[in-house]
Amino acid sequence: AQKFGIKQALKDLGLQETNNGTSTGKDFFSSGEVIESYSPVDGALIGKVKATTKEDYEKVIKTAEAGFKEWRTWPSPQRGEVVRQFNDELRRLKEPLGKLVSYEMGKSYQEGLGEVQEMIDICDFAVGLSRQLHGLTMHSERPGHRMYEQYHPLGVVGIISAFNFPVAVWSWNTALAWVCGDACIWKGSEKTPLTSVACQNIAARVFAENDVPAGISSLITGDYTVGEMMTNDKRVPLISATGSIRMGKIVAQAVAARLGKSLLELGGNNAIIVTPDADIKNTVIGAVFGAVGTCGQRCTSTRRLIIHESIYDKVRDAIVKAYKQLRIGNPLDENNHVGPLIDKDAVKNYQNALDKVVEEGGNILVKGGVLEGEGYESGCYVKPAIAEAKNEFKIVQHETFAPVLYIMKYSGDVSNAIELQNGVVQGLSSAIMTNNLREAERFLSVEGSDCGIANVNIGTSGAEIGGAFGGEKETGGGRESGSDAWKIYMRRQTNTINYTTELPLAQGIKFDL
Ligand code: UN1
Repeated sequence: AQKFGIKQALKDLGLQETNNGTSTGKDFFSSGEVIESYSPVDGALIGKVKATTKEDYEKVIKTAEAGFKEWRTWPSPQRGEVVRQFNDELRRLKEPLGKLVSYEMGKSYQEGLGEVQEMIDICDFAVGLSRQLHGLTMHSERPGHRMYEQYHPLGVVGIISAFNFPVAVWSWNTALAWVCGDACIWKGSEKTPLTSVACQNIAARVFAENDVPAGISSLITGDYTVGEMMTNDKRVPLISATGSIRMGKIVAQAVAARLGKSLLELGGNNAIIVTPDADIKNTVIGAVFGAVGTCGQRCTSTRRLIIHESIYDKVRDAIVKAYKQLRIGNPLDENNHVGPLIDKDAVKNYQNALDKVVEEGGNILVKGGVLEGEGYESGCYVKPAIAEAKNEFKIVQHETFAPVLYIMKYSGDVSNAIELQNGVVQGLSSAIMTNNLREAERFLSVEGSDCGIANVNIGTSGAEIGGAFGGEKETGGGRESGSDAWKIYMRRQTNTINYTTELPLAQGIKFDL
């Protein structure tokens, strides 16, 4: 790792051997147990982060509540100016942060940089947005009345993010929530605690320089019990959570029980439909990157390929051939395509999926396996695998966070493929490869894909920040990032003003005294 400049990156990001995982932005403190962060790249201990206790959390939430009272009064373009400066720091620190993401999480350095680029992009978006937090005006049914709506800051926003996008998901939420005037409390994944502290260091420095009140960028660290402190806390009006469907159901119920709002980004089971009119070269690139990128650990990863029978053999053979060219190894080495899985539990889930698909009658086309020997000492490197499978197999219905691609055939009309594509509980991302306008438009129509993201002639992963990101069904229904996703971070108020000397009632009701 040292060959790749990790020590310098840690230094540039202000990380110590042991770090406090609780912070209000102004202060860093933490009295919980020490979490050790081991790299899946080489198994080495990268650093330690102290977890957050209930008492630590109380301090954070009180500071956030107080900070919010002041921050909400700042004009939003001034809040945007702070985000602009924060973004300058991200641009300056893109390489060390991208490197740490790669080393602590295991994705390729290119993808680590790409993730930081998503942070930079959403901050740019948020700065512009800070002058565009528009409401509408309406025409009142009553004479001499004016009606409009406006958006006010919401309060304290709790953000729970996952290991696979350890920095970008935080920024999709915070960049918007900050310009919207909210205070953010972030619980990152306990599997990537150092990237969280690195981000918090950047925000804390920029916020201090701008006299932003304490608590606007806060960090808490630990396992799900730390997340529960927020989900059960009515002082946190919005919880934005990214993770498994299992986790999402627990979070949703806890938040709903206190009638809070939740924004959920849960599992995907994303498919690419390959029709007889597909461009095969682009299909192979899109499918292989989608299936093995981030070692199959994106919520947008391609899990299923639904191929028309007339081109099935050709597409299958081209993809199998492409898999033979994949180089698996240290993700910091830019010659490699695929890095490790996050940890040994993920390796077990991967092996289990391969066992299950065979048990259910699937046919392995590209054999998987755990890699051993030099360069693979962490025990987290696996071979991307492909199995021919049926959509109704239990294992195919389930999202396995690993590079296992299921391929299946469809015959006849594209509507048969759409039915298979929609025939899962998840509804995040989907794609069709076709040069046939009728097929493409059908896929995007009301009878088409039921997912939050539906692409034509690109794969399922790698969404841009400018669109709203999220999915339907058990993916949770939330939308974050671009478009009008900002609205969930604010409260809407409808205002009606009477500037006459009379008080006419709406709906023509007469009430004379
Ligand atoms: C995730 O995996 O949680 O669309 C987010 C993509 C990325 C984000 C993935 N922009 O693949």
